[in-house]
Amino acid sequence: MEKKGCSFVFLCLALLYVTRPVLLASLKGIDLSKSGLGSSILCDTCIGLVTTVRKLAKLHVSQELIEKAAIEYCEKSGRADERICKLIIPEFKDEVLYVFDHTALSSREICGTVLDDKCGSTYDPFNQQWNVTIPGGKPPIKPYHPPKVNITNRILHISDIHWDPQYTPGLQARCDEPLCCRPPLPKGDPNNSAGAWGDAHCDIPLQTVVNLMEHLNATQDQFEWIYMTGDLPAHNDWSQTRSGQVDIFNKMIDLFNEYLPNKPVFYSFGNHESDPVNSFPPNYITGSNSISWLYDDAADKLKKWLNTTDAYNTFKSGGYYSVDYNGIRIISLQTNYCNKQNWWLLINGTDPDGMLQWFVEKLLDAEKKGMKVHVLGHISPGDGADCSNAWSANYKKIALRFENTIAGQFFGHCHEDRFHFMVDFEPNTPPRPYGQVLDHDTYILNITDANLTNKPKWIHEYSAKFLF
Ligand SMILES: *[C@@H]1O[C@H](CO)[C@@H](O)[C@H](O)[C@H]1NC(C)=O
Ligand SMILES: *[C@@H]1O[C@H](CO)[C@@H](O)[C@H](O)[C@H]1NC(C)=O
Ligand SMILES: *[C@@H]1O[C@H](CO)[C@@H](O)[C@H](O)[C@H]1NC(C)=O
Ligand SMILES: *[C@@H]1O[C@H](CO)[C@@H](O)[C@H](O)[C@H]1NC(C)=O
Ligand SMILES: *[C@@H]1O[C@H](CO)[C@@H](O)[C@H](O)[C@H]1NC(C)=O
Ligand SMILES: *[C@@H]1O[C@H](CO)[C@@H](O)[C@H](O)[C@H]1NC(C)=O
Ligand SMILES: *[C@@H]1O[C@H](CO)[C@@H](O)[C@H](O)[C@H]1NC(C)=O
Ligand SMILES: CC(=O)N[C@H]1CO[C@H](CO)[C@@H](O)[C@@H]1O
Repeated sequence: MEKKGCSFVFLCLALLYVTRPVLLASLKGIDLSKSGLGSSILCDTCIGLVTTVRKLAKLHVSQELIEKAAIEYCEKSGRADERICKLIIPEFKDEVLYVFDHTALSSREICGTVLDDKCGSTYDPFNQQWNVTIPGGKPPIKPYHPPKVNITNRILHISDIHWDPQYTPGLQARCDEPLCCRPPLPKGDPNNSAGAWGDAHCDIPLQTVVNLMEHLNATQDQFEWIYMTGDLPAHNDWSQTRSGQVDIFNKMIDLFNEYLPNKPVFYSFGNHESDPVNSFPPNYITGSNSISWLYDDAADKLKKWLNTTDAYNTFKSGGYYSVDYNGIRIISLQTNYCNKQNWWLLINGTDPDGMLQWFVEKLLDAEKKGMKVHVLGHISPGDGADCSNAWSANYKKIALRFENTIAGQFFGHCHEDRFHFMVDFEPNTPPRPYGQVLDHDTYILNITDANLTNKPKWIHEYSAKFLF
């Protein structure tokens, strides 16, 4: 890395500040890949950078200076436009500086983590083995029989609304920024113009969310309660603020209260509710880096449905909770504790806040009481790209141990209509259905049609039972 001193420093600083996808792009952008040594050079570069940055930090280079230099590098790299560089770097500054100062990881280990194991790291907090304690005494597996009674409940599952308060019809719908259909983008050509009701390349305008609420209000006799699995804000990760994120959360919950006042809402945090995105410090991070700004507001806003001291308290301290409703135990997990882009986990990724151990206790209690459990979360444990292996593996062990108790698992995040099979660790065990979700129906809005006719129509796409 015979880079000239100053650009080398810029490189280091950029490493500190940008999220992983931008980081990888930046590192690749310095033409190292042309050498043919690809990943090993990438790894050496990364280690060099991290080491240098740590030394700089020890020399107490001022944060402002580091910030300024990082922005300059970001701009020079040509990977993101100037405006976004100026905004995204300050977003991540506090988190990254704190984490790098407190993590026990070596520079090689940090790079192994950030670069997906290309450094052959010996320790990786996202993949390190740790085991929650799971009690024995698993009851024999009951073969699945569809219940013969006619008492069924219909639950509305809604996820990843991603409301963009700045969505503006007529602006470019495809653009060079990470998110389009919003200022300061210019007006688009006729075939590249944000429609009144939305666009597949953008987040959603308020009027479409309101239209959905009106539709749900009109059809509310068809469902009894609601699972909302996170991601209310838009994807403008470079220009968010804590107060802006809280406003979005509050506005969305207000809509549920206004249009569906009698429907219980059970909620789980997405990775986008925070500021910056993905940043969910465990509860031992206190002071200005603590996430209480979000949890306090959310706990207050959802108080009506968090109506036990236990649920309210765990939600406020860690963003997860368990409540019993209608004979079912609903356990909402903070799945940002498995998010590989939650940098706080570099400090310690082992069962953050002891939540999975708590999960085991709640399940064991439900098993003793003969109750069924529904699990809610945002990032699904089967999502290998985003959810850490160790957390996923522990989740899976727990789910298998309690397979007679867990009757449904509801996640979001992937923006796709998907279901997962969870396969037993034991070889030759056929996959078994998890039980009591009898059917699910998917509803869609055809945005092209809504834009053409100016009449959004929410239509039933299919029923799983009918289709499969
Ligand atoms: C966790 O459990 C696995 C087996 O399920 C075992 O191989 C591993 O050594 C355990 N790790 C620790 C840190 O106890
Ligand atoms: C359930 O409802 C169906 C029709 O909706 C009826 O044919 C059936 O007898 C009912 N079963 C029971 C156990 O009530
Ligand atoms: C419409 O889009 C195509 C590419 O998708 C482009 O070639 C064409 O010039 C566009 N037409 C107008 C009128 O902007
Ligand atoms: C919900 O629907 C009911 C019945 O149609 C209506 O009276 C009420 O005003 C609606 N609520 C809102 C907030 O629009
Ligand atoms: C708590 O909320 C649930 C709905 O989540 C409701 O059924 C129950 O009656 C409430 N309990 C109390 C004590 O308000
Ligand atoms: C990480 O947290 C776990 C659980 O709280 C604890 O047992 C472990 O010692 C911690 N590891 C480090 C390196 O601090
Ligand atoms: C959506 O609507 C457009 C315009 O009415 C139509 O051409 C298209 O086939 C529709 N797409 C689907 C998936 O129904
Ligand atoms: C996604 C989409 O179909 N967008 C269109 C919506 O309608 C407007 C005009 O009504 C078009 O400009 C958009 O391209």
